[in-house]
Amino acid sequence: MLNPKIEKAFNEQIQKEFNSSFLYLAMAAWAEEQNLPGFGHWLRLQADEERLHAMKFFDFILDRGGHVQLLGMDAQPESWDSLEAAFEAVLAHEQMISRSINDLYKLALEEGDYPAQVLLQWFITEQVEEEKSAEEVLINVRRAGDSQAALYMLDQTLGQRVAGGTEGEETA
Ligand code: OFO
Repeated sequence: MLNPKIEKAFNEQIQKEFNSSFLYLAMAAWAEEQNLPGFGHWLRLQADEERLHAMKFFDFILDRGGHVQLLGMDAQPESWDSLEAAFEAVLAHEQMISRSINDLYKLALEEGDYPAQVLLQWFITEQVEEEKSAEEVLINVRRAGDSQAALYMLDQTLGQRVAGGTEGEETA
């Protein structure tokens, strides 16, 4: 039997993870409309990862005999002022998700829910990587500045990201 407070909070986290997925998919569409297929590819993979994050909470709730609720999705922006603004938004979003995961962990400690703590430890580690990779892309976008050649190289590099990894952002 799943603790009702954990069940409610995990259902809300499912909503946040799917919203993350939609945000990155919206950004991927925008990047591809700007003829930046590498950025689009990187963001599509990020969107896929967020869906998997949502599904980890989804499966956990079901495995513990809880009830899954798919809450409403937010409408996402359709454009950003610049690549820098877009990746500032990615980083801010991941920092918000990290705070949310930390709050869930605090709740799991208060409620003495050990299996939830184990799941959340995976997410705590994952968020370190998520913030790091968003920050690395942002730094490289700032480095490229107004140089079309540097931006082209960065787009090529991000286009090499493979599913399950964040390859591409360090080498640009
Ligand atoms: Fe981008 O992070 Fe999910 O949890």
